[in-house]
Amino acid sequence: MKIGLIGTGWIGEEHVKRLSGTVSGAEVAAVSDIDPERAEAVAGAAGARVVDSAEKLIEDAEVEAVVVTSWGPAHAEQVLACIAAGKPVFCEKPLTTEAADGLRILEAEQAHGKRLVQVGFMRRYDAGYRQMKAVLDAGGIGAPLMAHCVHRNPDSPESYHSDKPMVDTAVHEVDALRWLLGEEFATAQVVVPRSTSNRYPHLVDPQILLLETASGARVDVEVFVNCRYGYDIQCEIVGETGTVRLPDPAAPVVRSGGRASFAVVQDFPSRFADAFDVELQEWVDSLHTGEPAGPSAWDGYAATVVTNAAVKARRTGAVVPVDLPERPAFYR
Ligand code: NAD
Ligand code: ISE
Repeated sequence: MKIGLIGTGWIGEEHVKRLSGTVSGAEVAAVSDIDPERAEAVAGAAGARVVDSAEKLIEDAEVEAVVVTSWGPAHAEQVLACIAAGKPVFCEKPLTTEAADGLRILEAEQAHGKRLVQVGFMRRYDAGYRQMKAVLDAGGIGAPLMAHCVHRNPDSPESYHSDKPMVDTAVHEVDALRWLLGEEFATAQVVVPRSTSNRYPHLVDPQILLLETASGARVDVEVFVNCRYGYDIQCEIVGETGTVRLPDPAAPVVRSGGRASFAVVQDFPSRFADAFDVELQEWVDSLHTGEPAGPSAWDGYAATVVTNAAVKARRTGAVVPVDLPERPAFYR
């Protein structure tokens, strides 16, 4: 499968390496970026061609499927162009930063008549999350009542502004919890504690997202992107008869000097390396067999509707309804 990749930034480069090395059944034929030097550097290492625009890459006769790893606001037009060209597209999260753009993607994909879009919600491919899902689906903790989640990054760049904790970061928990609990969210609220001094002054950090599902389960998500000590993802679901907790990544426990300790992972590439591998391998496999089976355009859209509501909730202080239309039969 000849892949074209748009956006050779941080994760674009990682995915090019994955698709050229770890993942079988695919090769990167072409890459494109608005920064041509960056594109050249990544293409050189993978033996891929550089194409001078996203539009040309999507239309390129050799490119059979597209990976979109440009920044969020560029995703919508690039995914729509892939649908117009009838090419499968793997788009990194968030599918779109604005819900209205997600709706345009849903309409275009349904008009095309066949699924083409998969969204990069890689937590669904993480072994620990998959184990939690198996426990829940087997009824191992009874009906879920609450979930407590933590999403901590050691630091964030200056370009990271106060909407991003919801649109770019908590969007992972929104998708993971929709998937784990098997239902949509109905309301969103954001509570803001005192901000850390270890942040750029324009950023509100941390933020706490409070969600309510359609059936009345409650989910809280602490997003803290300048926690300094590491990259820490926690998730515990409390049910009627028990709880299930996401395991920490396996690490040796060291007993020394009167302490027992283990190292905390420092970044998301290490925390989710295996999940990224499985995600892209399953996507490539699905290209050979037919339609993508992973997170759909509906999942991307639904998650953005929730994060858009969360942004409004932080700005207004209100509990904001999640205004999600009925899921089309095409996505059931
Ligand atoms: P980045 O800024 O390092 O890279 C983005 C690249 O896209 C840059 O090279 C930029 O020049 C290029 N670009 C921007 N607009 C473009 C356009 N219109 N056409 C072509 N290229 C364009 O960012 P990143 O950290 O690599 O993130 C990229 C995407 O991946 C984001 O949507 C981000 O949310 C997502 N991401 C996902 C995960 C995950 O855990 N799944 C982790 C990191 C990033
Ligand atoms: C980044 O884009 C990711 O997707 C990471 O998984 C997340 O932890 C980080 O906060 C985002 O900025």
